[in-house]
Amino acid sequence: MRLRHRTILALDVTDPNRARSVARAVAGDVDAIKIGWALLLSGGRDLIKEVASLGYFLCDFRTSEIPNTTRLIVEQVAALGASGIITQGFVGEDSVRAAVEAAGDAEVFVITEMSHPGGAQFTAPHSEEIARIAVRAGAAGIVAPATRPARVRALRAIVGSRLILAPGVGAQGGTASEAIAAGADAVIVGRSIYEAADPREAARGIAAEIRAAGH
Ligand code: OMP
Repeated sequence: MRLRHRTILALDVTDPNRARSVARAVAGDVDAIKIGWALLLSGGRDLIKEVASLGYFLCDFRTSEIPNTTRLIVEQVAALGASGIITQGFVGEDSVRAAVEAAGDAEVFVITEMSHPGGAQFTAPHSEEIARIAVRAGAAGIVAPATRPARVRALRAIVGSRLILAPGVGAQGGTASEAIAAGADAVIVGRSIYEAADPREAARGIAAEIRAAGH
């Protein structure tokens, strides 16, 4: 992933026309567009391919499966044109390795500790172990919570130069500048961009906040 804005749009928009217009408006001001189940189910494969053609398509179907099923899903995702793929890490090293192997040229990002309050219950106690799995399996990077910058800092010490993508900015309470200061390479932002009156300005505002913080 080439990081110019250090901002990734989470396009969790279920109206296909709205998704299309937000993606087109924001594509030049973010480094990637992340698409998950909600938009696939509402918009279908053709819409996903259309958005994928706008730039770096980060596919978030969040596999949390046995290695064989992970491989089957990741192969389909790679065929959809994904440049990056998000997978869960708590499922264990064999499943993460299966994702990395099946991804081919696509980069794999492993979720370590989730950003919501529930993420502190089960994923947080194991996130450092999961980060080590991501490194051993050859993942491009990890996903770590912007809502807990101290945890981003701790995970940075484990993953070295691999990328850290941090969701949880805005609607979930985290800030872009704090996540980046803690060691994240980019923030993943959904509602604060796509629910804004002017999504493009909102995306630019986040990138400007990161730049102004001197990172
Ligand atoms: P907003 O909370 O609307 O900014 O969206 C955040 C996006 O990041 C959503 O697409 C979430 O599914 C995703 N996400 C998290 O919020 N927390 C995590 O721990 C992991 C992810 C993710 O892997 O993308």
